[in-house]
Amino acid sequence: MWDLLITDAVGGTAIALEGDRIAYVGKEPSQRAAEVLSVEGRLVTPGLVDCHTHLVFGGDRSGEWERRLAGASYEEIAAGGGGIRSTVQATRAATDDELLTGAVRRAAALAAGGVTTIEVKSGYGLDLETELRMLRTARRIPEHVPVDVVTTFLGAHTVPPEFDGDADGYIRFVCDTVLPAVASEGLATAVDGFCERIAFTSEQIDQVFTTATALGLRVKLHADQLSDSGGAALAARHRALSADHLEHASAEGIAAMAAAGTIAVLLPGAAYVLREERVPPVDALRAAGVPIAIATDCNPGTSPLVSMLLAMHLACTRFGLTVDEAIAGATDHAAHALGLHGPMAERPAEIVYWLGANPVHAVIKRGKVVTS
Ligand code: DI6
Ligand code: FE
Repeated sequence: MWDLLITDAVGGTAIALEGDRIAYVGKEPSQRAAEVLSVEGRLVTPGLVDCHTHLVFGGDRSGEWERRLAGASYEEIAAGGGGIRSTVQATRAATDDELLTGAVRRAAALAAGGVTTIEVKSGYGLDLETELRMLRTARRIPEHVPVDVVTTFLGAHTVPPEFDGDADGYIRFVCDTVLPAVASEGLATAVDGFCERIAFTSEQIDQVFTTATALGLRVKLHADQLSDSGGAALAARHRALSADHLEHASAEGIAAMAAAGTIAVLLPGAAYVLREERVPPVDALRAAGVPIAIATDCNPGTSPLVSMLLAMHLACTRFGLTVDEAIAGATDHAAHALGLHGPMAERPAEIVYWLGANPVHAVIKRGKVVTS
């Protein structure tokens, strides 16, 4: 007996679940289930995966947004000590409960729009204690909202005030002190960086990624958002899970991503809010065979967006993705951008390698699904 049977999905399809695994997809079966849910002809999709967010932060930046409406640029505001640094100040000042309450509110909004997995980055603490606090807070979101959370350490987000004028010193602090603490507490599965002329150079990110890899962590990168900083190629060199933004990525960077199996994560919310007219090189990504994912980039500065469905819509209308690409980008490709994938064989060897495991997902004989 199955645990759950979804009946009357679009086309008269039924889907059965055993625990957290799909056990059957096909015509209405005769086998029974403990619970039956009729979806009355609706489409059933996998849960949406938001693979790039900055959900934990203190304060908001609505005042900065008003200044931008009046003509100030994002980079001007950052250069004047605002931008990410103003959120760092508010995050350091916030209590754990305040951080959790705000993050839970935003996670609940994402979940209401079909999201079941959320990646959450640190990067608004930039000191040892607050970075760890942010990651621990992110890990507590599932106590309040039915989502899985995957955490990423983003120490190399911007130079904090106490390291003013000494970006190299800050990177040494990240590599020698913060990253080892994050790794030993098991607080993150990946390490991110902001490679940009207003943030860190590719040499500085290179050091962070080398340290992360030595500690057994995967990497991903905010790459080529505001300028071509060689971010796509840098990410590929470190076999990054993903390179994100990519509006200004070069042809060589895209080729390197394809060779490294690095996913392109497009963030149309940030492009929309910044009124960025340049679109990411979608045709070149397609031609190179780089899988494209979509995420909200939910953050208080450039993307106060709490809807994956809206991110998918914007990816179609502004970046020219097809509907099928948007759905794959919010599910399968987004999961891969987090290093998550189901128990499926990806290499032929995996079928022969396991002793006694059954890798068979479904058998189709003469056009008919005969087992599942
Ligand atoms: N993600 C980021 O981390 C930066 N831009 C982006 O798309 C800046 C976030 C911020 O301004 O707080
Ligand atoms: Fe971001």
